[in-house]
Parts: sequence; structure tokens; C-alpha cells
Amino acid sequence: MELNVNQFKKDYLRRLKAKSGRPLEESTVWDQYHALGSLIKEYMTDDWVGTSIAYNKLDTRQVFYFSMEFLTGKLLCDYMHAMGVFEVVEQGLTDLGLSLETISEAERDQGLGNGGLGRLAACFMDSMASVGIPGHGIGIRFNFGLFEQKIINGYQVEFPDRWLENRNVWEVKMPDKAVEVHFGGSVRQDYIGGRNVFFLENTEVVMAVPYDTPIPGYQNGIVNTLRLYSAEAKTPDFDLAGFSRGDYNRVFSEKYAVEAISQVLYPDDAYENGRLLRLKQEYFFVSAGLQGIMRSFKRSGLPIRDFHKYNAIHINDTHPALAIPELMRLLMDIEELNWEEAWKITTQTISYTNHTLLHEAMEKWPVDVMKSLLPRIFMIIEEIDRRFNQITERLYHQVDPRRSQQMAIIGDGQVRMAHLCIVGSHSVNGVAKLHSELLATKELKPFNEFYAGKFNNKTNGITHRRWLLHSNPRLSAHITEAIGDEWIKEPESLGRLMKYHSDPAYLEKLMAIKRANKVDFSNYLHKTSGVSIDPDSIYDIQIKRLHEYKRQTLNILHIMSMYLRLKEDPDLDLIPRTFLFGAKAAPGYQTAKQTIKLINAVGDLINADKDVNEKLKVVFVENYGVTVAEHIIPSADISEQISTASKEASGTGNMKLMMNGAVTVATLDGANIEILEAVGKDNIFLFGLTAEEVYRYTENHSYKAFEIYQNNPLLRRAIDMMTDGTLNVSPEEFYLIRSALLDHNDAFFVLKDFESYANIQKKACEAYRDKKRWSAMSLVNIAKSGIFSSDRTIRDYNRDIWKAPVFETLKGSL
Ligand code: OAK
Repeated sequence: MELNVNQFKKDYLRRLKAKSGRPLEESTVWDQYHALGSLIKEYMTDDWVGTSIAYNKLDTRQVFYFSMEFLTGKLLCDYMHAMGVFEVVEQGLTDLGLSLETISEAERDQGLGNGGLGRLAACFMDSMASVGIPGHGIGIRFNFGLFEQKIINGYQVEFPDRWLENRNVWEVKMPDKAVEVHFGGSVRQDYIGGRNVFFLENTEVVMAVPYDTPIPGYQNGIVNTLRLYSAEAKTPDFDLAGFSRGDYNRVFSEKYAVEAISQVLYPDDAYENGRLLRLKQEYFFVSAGLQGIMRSFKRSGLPIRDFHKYNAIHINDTHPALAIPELMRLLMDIEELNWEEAWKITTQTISYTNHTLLHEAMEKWPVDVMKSLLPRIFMIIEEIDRRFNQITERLYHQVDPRRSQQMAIIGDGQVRMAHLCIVGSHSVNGVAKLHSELLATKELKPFNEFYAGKFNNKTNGITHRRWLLHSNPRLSAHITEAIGDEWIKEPESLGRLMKYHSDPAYLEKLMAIKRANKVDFSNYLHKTSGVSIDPDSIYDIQIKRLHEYKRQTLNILHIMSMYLRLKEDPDLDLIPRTFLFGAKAAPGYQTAKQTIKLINAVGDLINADKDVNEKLKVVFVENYGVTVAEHIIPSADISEQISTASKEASGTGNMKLMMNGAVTVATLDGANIEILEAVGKDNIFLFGLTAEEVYRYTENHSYKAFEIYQNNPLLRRAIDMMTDGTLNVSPEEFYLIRSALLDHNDAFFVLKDFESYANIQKKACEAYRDKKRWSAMSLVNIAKSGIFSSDRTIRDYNRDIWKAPVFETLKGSL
């Protein structure tokens, strides 16, 4: 948009006064942030309204991305870049004696997600708008996002994330678009006009009230919408009779029970905890979202039989799987289509992404729970299952009588949500080549054989605008200086940087930028936690959720072994290294919580020991989330992507770090394999078992962790350090970690991969010594990162699955 500094200052001062009721001199940082947010939102309004009018007018096919989680982080700076007003606003604020940096820190992170899946949804929102796809998000407006983590005495302690306490400046409440969602009750069946008709009776009614947030594309005038639903009791005078009888307790407890649905995000990452409230959350937003879509589709006057031609609904893992039976219900019970018509529309509308192979993350709901909470939905699932079984029985009963049962949607008293998604959609994709291949050839093999062509791969991506342009302004400027700014819209043109591969001046500046970013991060860390780190040390970074398969344990055991070697030989020639960890553990995941304590205990030991602390430092960064990531990533030298091969579906932190010039230490897992393909084996450090080897060991039970423990003295001493009193803790403190490694035969092959990990770490350090070599490696990583932009991912989804139109701009369509 067109905006000059003077106009901005005028608008801003007026807005600040109106919002805060005080002059600039007396305003708080919060007032300043709130006024700025509200002004930026207003600047966006014409395009936002215009986009939605244009989509309606053009009768265009639209994409709805249903996701339980949207891990958006802060929005202010993102929006200002997208609108092309960043510099003007920054200048205007400076003129007024204010600092954009300080003001933007006042924004609370929108932390409505756990990790990879939720952050991917947020990147996709940005890319859909920037690429020009009519694509919107549908989810839940949780009152409390992912817990805030504090480290107290080395332990993780969780605190509620009150992100809404000072209001959310970006959202707009849409009470007129509220819909009813029904739970429980019973189904009455009638035969009317030659067809079976189903009525739900005596249900509990919850109002789903949408709050819309604008999602602007990058300087293209397109503004899509993220719609998050909040649960409210039906009317303010919900039970007037009860109220006037003075039965306040009951009346209010009912209201709280209803509103509990959108109170809090479950803090489990890739783990299914089976709580009833979670199932309520899932149905709540799916039903609300579909009713909203149906309502506006019907307003367009288009025939219901063409629903799938105008609406593509994507479900982000199985959490929104009930979209399948719910859409069937709406089409049959409300729109009066027959089963075959409804089924055709539903399957052609819905597509599904799987985000994990971990069995503990696969959603299954007990039949009796589903039946009593959602009786009509359960009937529909039963019917989908019955029809599907009929076909598989016929096909397989002779060759493989068990196969039909294996593939069933309902089995062992449970509804298998992944099976429902596969059967009820027209596309099933994994999120990296290896993951998609393992889905098709191992985990979901019978389905892949049954549905030729339904399975496909869409390798994940990240928005390079947030993760490079905004979070690393120095590097962005250095890139633009060399190759122009086309990469912002066409990230694959970052490849042009390859011509600087052997340009000493360019590479030197690249290293100077990394150094400056390291200084910035050390200042940030000092300011936020009081910890000092040395910008001349290697920053070796592992930031992700804490999970055994991600193997923070491997990293810390290796650090412990370095410590032991250094204690024996203090003159060991090591480049000073700072190991940084950032990770939240699910509150109920005890092994993960012990790992946090272990990292902190090792940090306490090493950081206080003068024999070693000039060469080693271990820091656990508190409350890792989107904003913390934005501070750490530009400063990283080494990116730790060390999951057990086959376990990490893709990873996206690996992409963010390479894009910022970190070199990866990696297993051949998830998208690491594609990073290897992009950068070549000389620009990545690979180690460890392959996925095939992991499968083989697991299948033939030939792995013996204890033997490795006995035969590798250094590793044994590192493991024993957990219990021998070296760390200032009781011998039982790390019981679960030790027992997972030694008593339960190390399911994630930490011991098996230890030696090759230690070797590759040595190689990485040698490479780092050679500044020229390292800077060239770093450059290759940046140059080849363009394919990991979520713009590419979104174009792939749209080309193969959604097939929505792509608009360069909507200007002129009004
Ligand atoms: C969370 C809950 C259930 C199932 C999967 C997840 C999840 O976050 N999976 C992660 O998704 C990311 C985005 O696709 C991948 O990059 C991660 O590898 C995967 O663990």
C-alpha cells in the first residue's frame, strides 16, 4: 500500500490517543503496540474485505485448511512486511522517539500449537496468501495456548499461557456467523417421502462463535482469513428459569462445561491421549467450520451437487477426521442427498495429510465413547465401514482373510481415524519423500495397494519470509545486494547465490553477518536469562519438541563424553563450542522431563568447571517457541537433526536452520534426505543407521544395546555419569532414561548410533576450523534452501490436490 512517513505519524498519534486515552508521552509500551496493531489492521481492511468479495464474485474454488493447531507466533512485523510498510513505520516510530523493536516485543505469541504440525499450518497460511490461492484456515480459538515453560532448579515447570489476557488486536469477532454444534442425545429415524430421515434429539447445544484473523499475502493485495472458533453457552440467558430460581451453581457450571471446549490446547505432541474433551474439541471445530462453509456456499445459489467443485477441504492429520462423517451428515440429513451422492461429494472434497508414523500418535476412539458423544456421526462411520468392508472382504477373503479386518475403520472396539481419513478422501500424502514411501510401502501398504494413485508425497516447507526475510535482516540484505530481491517472491532464485561460492569477499561478509547474529543472540540470551555465551564459539543448536525419537539424549551423552575426555586431557585441541537446547516436554511425558533435567544438570556441571568451561558450554533456553526460534536460528552454526531414521516424518526446523546458513549434522531421516540431495554430501554431515537398517533391527530383534554399553568404555562412563554422583542429583533422578537405554533395549538406537555420531561431530569441527570451507558450505546451504520454501509446497498441493485458481492479485476483479 501507499503510505508515507508523515501520514503514518499523523494516523498513529491519533490512533494512540483514541485507543489509550492518553498522549504519547504518558503511553505504555502496551498502549503503543495496541495502537500500532489496530492501525495496521485498519490499513489492511480494504484488501481483506475486497478479497472476500472478489472470491465470492468470481465463484472461485476455495481451499479450507482444517487444523487443530495454528502456531502463528507474533504477527505485527509479518503484516508490515506483507503490506510493504515496514520501513515507513519503522522510520515514523523512530521520528516519534519510539522503537519498533520494543513495541513489537509487547505482542504475545499466538501459541496455538505444539510443534511441527501447528507451525506448518501457520507457514501454509502465509504461503497460500502470498502465492495467491484462495485458502483459509479453520481451527479453535484456545483461551490458553501451549503452556509457558519455566526451568526451576533444572526442571520444567508449566504455567498457563494467558495470551488473550490483554486482548488480541488482530481478531474480529463474527457473532452473526455463529453456528450451533450438537453433542450427545439420540437419533430418531423416520421414513418420510420414500426415504429414511434422521433427527437428533435431546442434544447438548454449544455455540461456535468465529473470530477471524486476516492473513495478508506478500505485497499482492490478497488477504485470506484464519477463522478460529470459540465455544460459548447458547445464550447469555441460557437457563433463565434456573437462574431466577437462584440455582446459580448449576447454571454456571453448565456454562463452564460448555465453554471448556475451547479453553486449552492439549500439550501432547505426536501422542494421542484419548480424552473425551479432546474428541469434543475435534468435532466442535469441524462441525462449525463445515456449517460455515455450507452456509456461504448455499448463499451463492450454486447447486449442492457441485459442492466439491467449489470447496477443497484439507485435513491436517487425523484431528479433523470427523469432517468426513460430518459432511456426509450435512449432505444427507440437511440437504437430502442420498448416500451415493453424498459420498461422491465428500470424498472429492476432502484430502488428508499424515504427519507421523509413530503408533502412539495414531488416533483411535473407543466405539462406546464415540457412540454416546456423537450418535449420528457414529452411525455414519459404521455405514462407511460396512460398505468398505464389503468391498475388501470380496477382494481379499480368499488370498488373505485377515486383510479386510486389518483395513477396517472400526476394529477391536475402536474407530481408527487414519483409516477413516484414507477411505473418506481423494488424496493421502506424507510430508517428505522417505515418510511418504514408508507410508505407502510399510505402514499403510494394504491401502496403497487398494487405492492406486491416492497416496502421494508433498515435502514440507517453511515460509522464507518469516524465517529469513524478517528474522535475519542482515543476511536478507546481503542476499538482495547480490542477486536482487526476486527471491522474496520466487525463493528458488536463491540458487543464484551459487555464483558466489568461491568469492572470498562475499563469503567473508557472510561470516561477518553470522558473527553479528551470534552477538545479537548472546545479548538476547543475556537479557532474557542472565546467561552469557561466547560469540566466538561454535553455536551448536538442537531446538524442537522433546521426544525420545528426536534423541536429545544422544546429543547430551555426546557432550558428557566430551566432558570426560576434556577432564582427562585438558589440552585437548577443541574449538570452543556452545551447545544450545530449546525444547518443551509434554507435561505427562516423564522420560522427556528427565531429559530436560539431565541437560540442565550437565550444563551446571560443565559451565561451572574451570577445566572445561572455556571449551564447552551447555545452555537450555527456556520457553522455546516461535519467537525464541526467530532469535536463535539466524545465529546457528550447526543444526542438530539427529532423530532415529524413519521416525521423524519430515522436520521443518532443519529447513529453517539451513536457510539461515547453518550446516546440518543429520541422520538419513525425514526431509534431511532431501536436504542432502539439495546440498550434496560435502555440505552436510551424515551419520547413523538408515531407515532400512532400523526396520531390519526392529523386525529381527538382533539389536543388543547392552553389548554396546559393555564394549564402549567412553559411552559407558557417560551413561554411568547419570547415576555415579558426578552430577549433583540423586542416583534415581534419571532412572527412566537409563532404563529405556539399558533395560528396554534402547528403542531409538541411541547407543547404536553413538560412535558414528561422535565421529561426525569431530569432522564437523575440523571443517569449522577451515573458515573458507565452512563459509562456502554455509553459502551452499542458503543457496539450495529455496525448494524448502512453503510457497513451493503449497504450489505442489494446489497443482496435485486442491486445484484452486492462482491469482497474481485481485486488483481489478472487483
Ligand atoms: C502432531 C500430532 C499428531 C501427529 C503428528 C504431529 C506432528 O507434529 N508431526 C510433525 O509434523 C511436522 C509437519 O509435517 C513434521 O515436520 C514432523 O516431522 C512431525 O513429527
